[in-house]
Formats: sequence, structure tokens, C-alpha cells
Amino acid sequence: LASAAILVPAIAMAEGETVGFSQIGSESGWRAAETTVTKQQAEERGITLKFADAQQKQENQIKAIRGFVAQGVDAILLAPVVATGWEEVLEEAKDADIPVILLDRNIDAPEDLYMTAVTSDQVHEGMVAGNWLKEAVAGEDCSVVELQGTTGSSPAIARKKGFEEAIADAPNIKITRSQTGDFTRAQGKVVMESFLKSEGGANICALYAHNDDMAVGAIQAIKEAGLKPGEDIKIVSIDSVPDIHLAMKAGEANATVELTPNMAGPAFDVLAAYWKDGTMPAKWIQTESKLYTSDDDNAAIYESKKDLGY
Ligand code: GYE
Repeated sequence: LASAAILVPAIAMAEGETVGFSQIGSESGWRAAETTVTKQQAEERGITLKFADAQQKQENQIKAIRGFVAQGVDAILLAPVVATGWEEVLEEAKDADIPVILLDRNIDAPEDLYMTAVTSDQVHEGMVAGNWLKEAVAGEDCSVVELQGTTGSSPAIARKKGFEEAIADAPNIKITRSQTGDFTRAQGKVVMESFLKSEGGANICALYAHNDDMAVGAIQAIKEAGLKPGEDIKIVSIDSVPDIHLAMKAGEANATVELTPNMAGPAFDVLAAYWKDGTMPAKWIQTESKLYTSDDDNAAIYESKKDLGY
């Protein structure tokens, strides 16, 4: 009788896993949604999430990862602010046998330093934006100003490259100015103001912004300059945040490429399989990229997205 009671705890106890998440910050509506969704996904799966906001600084992310390793977490999610400079700290995680999964941005480092990367094809996103513009201007001359994302980040590098590749066979389209707006609304507005001043609003045919938030800031600058965004200056960007659909509904923006904020779901699926029987995932889990334009039902899209944590 006594021995039966001793056996019970050993069978019934099941511990939840602990995952550290080094998030970049909250520069964009998209990233705010990613943070919300990651917390929800962890909760639904009974995972304890340790969340660290790096406020855009790589050194804070490196410190956070070291902290997670010291605490002995079961896995680490890393949204890397820039592409370079990760080898040393990722070696430390590897030595501690803690799997690292990259979320939404890539790094320049040997593949054995992370388990997998859950990202979109960011070159493709740029190509989708460029191809949309090619069709929209239909052979007419078009001077484009470009708002780049955070300097040195994989989406800024890849989205620029993809767009340039798409317009390479369109001599009528030229990028006349290109500068970083750091993926924020505030910088998008400031840099667009400087583009309008240096180029003259009438000489700008289109804006390509590496994310919607910068486009939303730029829309404000264009209006303040007395021009009509979406008409006088065509606007194409990336993310599909609720506010860009409101702008498209109002005719003030033209196209966006959707990026899901649910990068953590696939990451947790991969970890669950790994914890169950050691299954290793492919090195890249690619999320979808869908084009939306002002021809879509943007009121409905806005409604469907507005409560998702953006
Ligand atoms: O598009 C942008 C964000 O890393 C792909 O980062 C992501 C980008 C996203 O701040 O809005």
C-alpha cells in the first residue's frame, strides 16, 4: 500500500518548457503584433516565455541571450536586429545545447549555429513590390524614392535587392533617392520630407518603403506638402498592417505585401517535434508573401486585422 503512493508523482509530473525570446524592440506595428502573437502562442502551448526587449540594440540582444543560457532555458527565439556579429554568442548557446530559432530576419553565420529560421523570402517581397510598380506605371517614366529598413538588417538588404532586380529590365523606372527610415513611422515622415524638398514633389512618381509604417509616416509628409499620396505619388510597401489598409481604402496608398506576424507558431511546432523525438527541421521555414492592392476590399481586411495586436 505504501509503495503505490510513492509511484504516483513520478508518473503524473510533466514540466512545461521555458523559452527565451530576444525581441528587437517595437519599431513597427508589425513587430508589436509579432510580440503579441508570440506571447499568445506560448501561453496556448503551456510554454513559459521569457521576453527581452532589446530596444533596437544588438548588444542588448547578446546580453539577453547570455542571460537565457545562464538560466538554462530549453530554447531561444531570436529576432536578429542586424545580420552580422552573432557567431560568438550563438556558439555559447550551442555549447550549452540550447537550440536557437531565428524569427523574421536572417543572419550571416554558419548554419549549424541555429536550428532553423522562420522568415519570409525577403528578396521575393522586394520583387513583388517592384513588379507591381512596373505594371502600375505601364512604361511611363517613373522616379522612385526608397525608404530602406534598418541599416544592416536582412530585410533592408534583401528588399532593396529584390526591388532592384524586378525593375532592372524597366529603363523607365529609376530609383533617384534611397535612405534608411529605420522601419519607423517617425523616420519615414522625416526622410520623406527631405526627399520632397531635395527632389521636388512633382518629380517623384512613386515611393517604395521597406515597411508599411514608414509608408504611413511618408503619407503624412506628402499630404503636408500639399500632394495626394496614392495619386500624385504611388505608394508600395510591405507588411500589410491594418493602417496601410485604411490608407488604401482612402486611396492614399496603392499596394502592400503581407507578412504574417505568426512566426512563433511554426517555431514552437518545430520545438515540440524536437523535444518529442529529436526531429530536426529544415534550415528554413518560409512564410507566405501575398500582394494586396487598392482593388482589394481594404475595409474588410482592416476589420479582420485590427484586433490582432498591431
Ligand atoms: O517587415 C518590419 C519590422 O524583420 C521582416 O521588421 C521584419 C521587419 C518588418 O520592423 O516592419
